[in-house]
Amino acid sequence: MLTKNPNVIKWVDEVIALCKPDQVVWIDGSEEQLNALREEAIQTGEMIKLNQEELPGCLYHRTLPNDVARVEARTFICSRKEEDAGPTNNWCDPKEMYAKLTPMYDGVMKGRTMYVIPYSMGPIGSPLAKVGVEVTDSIYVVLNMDIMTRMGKQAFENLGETSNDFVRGLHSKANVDPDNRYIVQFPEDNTIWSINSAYGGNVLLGKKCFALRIASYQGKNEGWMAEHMLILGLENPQGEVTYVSAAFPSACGKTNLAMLVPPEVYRKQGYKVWTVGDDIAWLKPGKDGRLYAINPENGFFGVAPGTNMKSNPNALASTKKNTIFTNVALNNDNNTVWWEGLDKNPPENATEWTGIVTNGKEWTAEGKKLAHPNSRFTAPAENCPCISPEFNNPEGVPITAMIFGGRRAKTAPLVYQSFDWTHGVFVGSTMASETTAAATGAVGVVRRDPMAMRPFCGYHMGDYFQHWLDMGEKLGDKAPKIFNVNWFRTDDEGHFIWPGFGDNLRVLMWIVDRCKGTADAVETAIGYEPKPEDINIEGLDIDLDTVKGLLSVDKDVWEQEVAEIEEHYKQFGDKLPKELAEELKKLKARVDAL
Ligand code: GTP
Ligand code: SPV
Ligand code: MN
Repeated sequence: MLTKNPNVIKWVDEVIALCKPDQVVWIDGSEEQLNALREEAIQTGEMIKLNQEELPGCLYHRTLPNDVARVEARTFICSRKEEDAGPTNNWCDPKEMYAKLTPMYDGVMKGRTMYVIPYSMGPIGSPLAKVGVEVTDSIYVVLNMDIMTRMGKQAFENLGETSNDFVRGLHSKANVDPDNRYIVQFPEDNTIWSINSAYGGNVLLGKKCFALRIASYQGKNEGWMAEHMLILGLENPQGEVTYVSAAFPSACGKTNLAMLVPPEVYRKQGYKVWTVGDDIAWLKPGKDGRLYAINPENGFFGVAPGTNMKSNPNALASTKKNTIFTNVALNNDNNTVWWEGLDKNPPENATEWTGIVTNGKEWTAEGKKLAHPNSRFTAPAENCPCISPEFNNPEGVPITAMIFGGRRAKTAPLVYQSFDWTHGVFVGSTMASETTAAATGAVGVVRRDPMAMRPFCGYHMGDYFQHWLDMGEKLGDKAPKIFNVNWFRTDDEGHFIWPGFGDNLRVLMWIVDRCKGTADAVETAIGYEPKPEDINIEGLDIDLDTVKGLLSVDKDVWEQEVAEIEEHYKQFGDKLPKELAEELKKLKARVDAL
C-alpha cells in the first residue's frame, strides 16, 4: 500500500472484495516496476516489442476489432436526477446502474492481477490539479496511464492523508464483450465504472471520463472549466508568447494545430508555436482576473493515420521513443510501424491491424487499410520537440483567444470572430461537425457538437451553456476573444480547399492580431471576418479569390443552418439560456437581411 489515506484504502478494499483478484499490485511508478510489467506483457503477447534501435522503448498493441473507439451509445452519466444528465447524455438511475454492473464485476478478476494506479491530472502541486485512482486488470492501461498522467506514489503525496477528493475509477476488461460494455460516470460520487473494453478512450479513465465528464461537473460547481481543447503558445519575433485554446471535435485537428510548424515565411521571421496541450484544457480565472489554462495530461493519445513529416513532424518525432502504438500496421521486415499517410510506401511484408499478414502494397492497392482509421500513438509530452517551457507551470498559461471549429464541407467560413463573449458562447453551442472514426458509428454525418463536448459533458448541456455565460460575466473585459475556424471546406470534387496544417498559422496570425487590436475586420451576418487580403497567402498556391470563397457566407446555406439550430436548441427546453435564444433571433434577422 502506498498511502495511509483511509478513504483510498476503504475504497480499494471494497473493489478487491468485489472483483476478487488473485493479486493486488499498487503502482508506485518506479521504472523497475514498469519494466517488469512491460516484460510480462511482452511474454504474454499482450504487447509486442518493436525495433529497439529505431524505436527505443516502444511497444505495439492491438485491440479486438469490436473495440477500437469510444462507444457513445454505451456511455452513461448517472446523476441522481435524470434532468441533470440532460438530453445529450444517456442516463440511468445510479442505484439501478450500480445494481446492474455489480454482478458483472463480481469475481471478474479471479485469476488476474489488480493494479491500483494513483495519478494526478495536472502538474503535481498545481492548484488546478486533481487526483484519481484507477483500478484495472490491464497492464496496457497501466503503461498508457504512465505516459498520459503523472502516475505513481507522488500523486498520493498530492492527495494527502485525509482528503476524500479523488476520483474513483474501476476498470475491468472482463471478456471485452461488446454487448455488456459500459462506460459509466457517476458525477455526484466522483466515480467511474468501465467494463468490457480495452480501447483507450474507454479505459484510460483519467482522460475523457475524468478530465472531461467528471471534471466538467466539478468545474461547474467550483467555478472553473474542463474543455475538449488544445492549448498552444504562439511566439512572435520579439519573443512575446500569446496563448490560444481551441475546441475541435475528435479527429478534427487539435493535435495537428497544437504542434503546428509555421510556414517558411513566418519561420524565417522568427515565429514559433509551443505546445501546452493537444486534447484537454482545465481553465480557471487567475489572480489577475484573466483565464489560465493547464493541460491535465502528461502525454498525447494521438490519431496515427495522416501523421507524417509534412503534416505533423513534431507529433512524429514524439513517437520515436517510449511510445505505445495501438492498432497501426507492422512492417515485418524491420519490426517498425506503419499507417496510412505516414508515407507512400506501405510495407510489402506487413501485418495489418487485426493481425493478417499480407503484402501491404497489394492490400492498399485494393483500397483496403493497413492501420485502423482510429489507430493511435501514446507518446510522452516530454518527447515533443515543441513542448512549451510552461508545460509544467502549476499556474497554467493565460488564454487570449478561444477557437471553436469542426469539419464543415460548406457552411462555416475559414475564420470569423464572435461579436462578444455571449455571441461566442452561441457560436460554440451551435457547432456542428462531420463525425469521425474516433467514436463507433457512421462517419461523415453532420451532427451538432457544442464546444466539441457533446460526448464529454458530464451534466445538462443547457446548464453547461449557462456556466460558459457565467464565466464570461466573471471574466468581464479580461475574457478571451472567441473565434470559429473551419479547415475543411471542400470544392465541387470534394477536395479540401484550404491547405491546412502548418498553414493554419496564417489564420492564427489574424486571430492574434485581432486580440491585439492590430488587424482589420468586416462585419458579416455571422461575425467579424478578415478582409481576404488580411490572410497572408505568400508562398501558397491559392489566390485571393480562393480566400474570398473560403470566407463567403451563403444566404441559402445559412438559412438552412438557422433552421437546424432552431431544432438543435429545442432539445434544451427551459434550460436553454435566454441570452442564447436571443442570439439565435439576431442571427436569423441578419441572415434574412442578406
Ligand atoms: P482526437 O485525438 O480524436 O481528439 O483528435 P484531434 O482533434 O487531435 O485530431 P488530429 O489533429 O489528430 O487530426 C485528425 C485528422 O485530421 C488527421 O487525419 C489529420 O491529418 C486531419 N487534419 C488535421 N488538421 C488538418 C487540417 O488543417 N486540414 C486537413 N485537411 N486535415 C487535417
Ligand atoms: C477523442 O476521441 O476525442 C480522443 C481519443 O481524444 S479518446 O481518448 O479515445 O477519447
Ligand atoms: Mn479528443
